[in-house]
Amino acid sequence: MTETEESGYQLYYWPQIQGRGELVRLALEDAGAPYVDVARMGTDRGGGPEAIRRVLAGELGDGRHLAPPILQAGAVTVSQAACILDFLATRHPLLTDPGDRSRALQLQLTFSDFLGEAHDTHHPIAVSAYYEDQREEAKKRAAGFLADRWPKFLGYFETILRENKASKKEHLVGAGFSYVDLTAFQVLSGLAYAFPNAFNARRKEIPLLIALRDRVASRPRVAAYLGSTRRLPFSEHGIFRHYPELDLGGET
Ligand SMILES: N[C@@H](CCC(=O)N[C@@H](CS)C(=O)NCC(=O)O)C(=O)O
Repeated sequence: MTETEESGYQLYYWPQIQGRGELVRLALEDAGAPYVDVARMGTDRGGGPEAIRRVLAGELGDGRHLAPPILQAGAVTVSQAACILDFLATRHPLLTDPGDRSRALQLQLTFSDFLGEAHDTHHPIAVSAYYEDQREEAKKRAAGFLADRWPKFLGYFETILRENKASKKEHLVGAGFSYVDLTAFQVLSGLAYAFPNAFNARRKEIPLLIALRDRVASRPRVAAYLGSTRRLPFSEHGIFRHYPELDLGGET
């Protein structure tokens, strides 16, 4: 048995960014599930980005995967962040009521859509091209994101929280905590990093989402994770990037 096989789950995700892998890391951390972040290990131990490339080339069997994050659980491998979270919720307390499974997945996929749009603010033309080569288009894309898409998506999630609160529920799905709350935490943290001016200007529109973010951040295992070196910092390599010219009031 190899070192990674002994330790529960193996997560395959790019080693230097939070990205979509962070949604899975947060869930594994909150669940207290043992896992190895394989690509963050040294190449001498089978890690590094090369480990991801081997998985994409079919090394693990159990079907092909297009892109990380990819989670291995014994003989099973799962990709697509939302699908991984749905899988983990069948094994760990990441969804209060199993009857809410479809609802949770629906909201998670909506967050996935929003993440894609946040990413496209800095890469509106081509994922493979440098930001600097699409900076002017990025300014236009970011302006539309801030004006239309941000209030549409965050307003949707805030409305859900408001309606749930009316029936004495304080989470996004059903009667209690779910992995979708962890994703809400991550998305709000990322927006505050990437667009601090817009976030501060609009924070009064999303008081329940901000309260949820703060409650998630104080969950004991999440707080321990956030204070550890396992939590990578936001940077200009991930989904949420801080380019002042893309933020509200940024240079034109
Ligand atoms: N819909 C997928 C998207 C996966 C994805 O775009 N992964 C990125 C990193 S966050 C990647 O490495 N993509 C490589 C590519 O698209 O070529 C998910 O939510 O997991």
